[in-house]
Amino acid sequence: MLGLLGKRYKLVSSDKFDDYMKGLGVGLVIRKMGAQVSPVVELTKNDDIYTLKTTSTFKTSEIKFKLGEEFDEETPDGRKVKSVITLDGNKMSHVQKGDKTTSIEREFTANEMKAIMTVDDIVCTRIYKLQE
Ligand code: DKA
Repeated sequence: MLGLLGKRYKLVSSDKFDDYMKGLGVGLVIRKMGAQVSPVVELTKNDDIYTLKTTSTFKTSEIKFKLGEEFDEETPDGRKVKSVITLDGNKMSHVQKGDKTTSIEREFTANEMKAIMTVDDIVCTRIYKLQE
């Protein structure tokens, strides 16, 4: 993971994201905005605290966490959830518990970051390309 910290990945493709947002109960207006933006994701680490920053023209969010320790998170669409993030090699598992439970599996590689987001039986895949 170390070599990939501080890299920026920008969304290039997105499958079933609208269904995923619907599954989470996100309303039409925010879904439209969510569909339009191509966020840039950056993971950094300071001592044992990780920061995951997601930047877009709709909203910029930043979460800080220690691996395996539950923390309070407010999602870009305003859900308040309890989150736990763990790391296995270059794969980061993020579980958010709220009215709905959802998981976001992010795999970081030298060229891209792939996120698989699941809620109920809906699986959304988003691919982000490394920014030069
Ligand atoms: C991303 O990291 C999107 C994260 C998913 C947030 C759920 C709903 C957001 C609605 C705008 O690319």
